[in-house]
Amino acid sequence: MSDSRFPAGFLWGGALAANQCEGAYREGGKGLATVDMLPHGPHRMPVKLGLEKRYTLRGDEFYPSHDAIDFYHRYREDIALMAEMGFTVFRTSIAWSRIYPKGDETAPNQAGIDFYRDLFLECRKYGIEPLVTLSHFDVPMHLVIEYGSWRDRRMVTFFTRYARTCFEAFNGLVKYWLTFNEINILLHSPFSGAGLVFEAGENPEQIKYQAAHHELVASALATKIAHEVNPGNQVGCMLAGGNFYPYTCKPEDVWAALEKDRENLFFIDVQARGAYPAYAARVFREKGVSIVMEEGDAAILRRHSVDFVSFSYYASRCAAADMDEHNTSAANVVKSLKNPHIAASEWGWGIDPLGLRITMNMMYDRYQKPLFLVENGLGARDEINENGEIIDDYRIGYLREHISALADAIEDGVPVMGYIMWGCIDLVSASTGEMSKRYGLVYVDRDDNGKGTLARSRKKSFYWYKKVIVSNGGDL
Ligand code: BGP
Repeated sequence: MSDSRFPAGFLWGGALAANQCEGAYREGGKGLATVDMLPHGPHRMPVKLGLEKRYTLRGDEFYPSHDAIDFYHRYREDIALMAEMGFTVFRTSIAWSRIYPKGDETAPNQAGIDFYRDLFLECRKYGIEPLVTLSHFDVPMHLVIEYGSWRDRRMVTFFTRYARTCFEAFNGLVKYWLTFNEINILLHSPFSGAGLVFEAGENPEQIKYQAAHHELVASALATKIAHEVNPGNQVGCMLAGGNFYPYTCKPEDVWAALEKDRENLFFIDVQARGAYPAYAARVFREKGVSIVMEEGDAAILRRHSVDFVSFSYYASRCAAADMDEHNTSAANVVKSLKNPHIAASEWGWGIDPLGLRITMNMMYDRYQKPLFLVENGLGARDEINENGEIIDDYRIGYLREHISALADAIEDGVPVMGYIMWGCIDLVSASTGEMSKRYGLVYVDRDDNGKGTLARSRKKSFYWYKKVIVSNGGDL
């Protein structure tokens, strides 16, 4: 075993998200959520849907999240597999619509609380620390229909009530919390990110940034409540990360890349530094945005910044003053020019381990708070060979190189709490709604049309990751 480049107590694990793994979408009193309305196939992105289809479940569509991988019933088996790999942290989310099925009730749904309590107890049984996201792409549909989701200030009340319920119900079981998954995705995919739908004649930028303000205030208040309920709680923000490179050294391209980075980092600038950044006023002017704030909002943001900064990293990005539409891809729904210097996955997500080191150095320079990489991985198609095995060397290669880049960042002086790879058990892909885009160390027998036994089996990467964890990253 070679020497580890990771500190003692470094957390190792994997992530799932409620809406992509649980299924059981109407069981245990759960209400409908935005993600439950997203069908598989060309109609998945509701911006393309007509008004009449927007809020109606159609009999002739297949909705992958309705059954997903049935984690709701099989979580004991799945947590045991994670324990077998030696996980010390497991990231998942709570489905808001299990705790408050409509979202605006005053009393929670006990069956939802019971489900998550059992899940977190199961983690603790194996010494696995849960890291829990309160909102991972699943706003209760009732809040979308009645209030227009996060465009409405009342969402702050509904969310903080939900957050308090979770902090109190799972006090002592969960210490690490994230408020909003990939909060910046609100700008790029407003319906799945934040339940936003625009009406004709509206300025979408106005709606998006007003909604962002509500989420930022709600996140700060949730942080405050988490600390009040238990001073040992640690709350993080969560960015869909990956720096923008200038496509060339032309100053206009460098400026374009800076602007694109700011577009995403705006959220974290507020959550980690406690105030709107200086550039925001000019950006809002240019976009015709005027944010309605309540008295006291600035103080809330200032007083309750996050304890740590978490992020996902799949790919770096490229920007130029002239974004040639024919040469773009959308890694993690953020549009980017294709980088000719790096390889890309089948879905066009650029593969760039050094980009992770660059991103982490930049983020720590900017925020001076501990970082936590809570999503990283390779979406790929897996083949079962004649011996019934999945030899996913491509996935191992991707993870190895990124973990190594993370170790480089630690040696650069960046404090890092842990490494959590995405989709440790195969699950429904957020952007495609398919099962065939797989990230897992554990294979799930289920296809894009919902067929399959749901049986779990270990891929080659399962045994590799186990070895990585037991050596604290020394044996990559
Ligand atoms: C992030 C999301 C995850 C997950 C991941 C992979 O944006 O937080 O929910 O889905 O990306 O993306 P995809 O499933 O589209 O390949």
